[in-house]
Amino acid sequence: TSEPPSSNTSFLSELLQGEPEESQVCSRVVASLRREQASRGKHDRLNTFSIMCKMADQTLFGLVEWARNCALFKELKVEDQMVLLQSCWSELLVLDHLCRQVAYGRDGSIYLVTGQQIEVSTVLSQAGVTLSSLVSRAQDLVSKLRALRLDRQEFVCLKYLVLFNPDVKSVQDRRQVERTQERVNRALMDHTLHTHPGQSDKFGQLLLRLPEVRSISLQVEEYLYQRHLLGDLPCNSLLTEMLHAKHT
Ligand code: DR9
Repeated sequence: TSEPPSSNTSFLSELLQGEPEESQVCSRVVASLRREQASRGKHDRLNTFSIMCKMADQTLFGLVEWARNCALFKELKVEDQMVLLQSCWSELLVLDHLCRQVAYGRDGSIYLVTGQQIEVSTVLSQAGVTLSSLVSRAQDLVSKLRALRLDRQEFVCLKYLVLFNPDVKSVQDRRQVERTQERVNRALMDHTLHTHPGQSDKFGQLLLRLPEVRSISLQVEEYLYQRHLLGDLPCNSLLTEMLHAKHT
């Protein structure tokens, strides 16, 4: 097979440069959870739900930081950066979760950003209807992505495609967002054609997973909003703030 055009290889490696090491992401989240627990008394321990929310919150911090450090993202007006992130934060979280499962997870268990693993069957036995359905849908998508043998380059491209969404309402510089979307799309296509020539439809198969990511992310938001209405969500979290930005 021929080599991908070098311009594309270098574009992809630029995109990959911004990817944080999983070990760093993990230690940052673990450290922040430890600080939180240490600041609490013996009888004031966080429950599972709150711990999961803190975990998601810290993960979200990392994703926002990632976006804000992307050269292509920095080129946008701050207003556009804000509306794009407000529109896709939950999709980024879901995509991040899925890729962690593909890279590190085992069949039948959920691999958390902290490195802990939980059996899917345990979650399904403890969770309510909404969360169970969420977890099942996510696991189905994980199986599909595993079968497709999603690699790091492809994952980064999907993250960019989720972030640079020109269809977001009230984006001012739509043309610029579109240009980046097209460039990343092209890079993803070239990459799949050249590195996985045996999987001729890999590019299309990957893109076809994005609507399901979107749909799961909307269900995550609904689930969190319900818990928020019950007063279960920690206040002063980025998670809560992002959730509110949409409901105003
Ligand atoms: C990678 C991003 C970090 C996200 C950290 C959270 C990862 C969420 C991914 C999968 C879910 C793992 C769930 C672990 C569950 C631990 C044991 C359990 O089942 O606890 C039940 C508890 C309450 O369940 P419920 O809300 O259904 O109420 C039940 C009711 O009381 C009785 O009927 O569930 C939790 O604590 C889950 C907390 C989930 C927090 C979700 C944050 C979501 C953010 C991003 C998720 C991205 C992917 C999600 C795809 C599944």
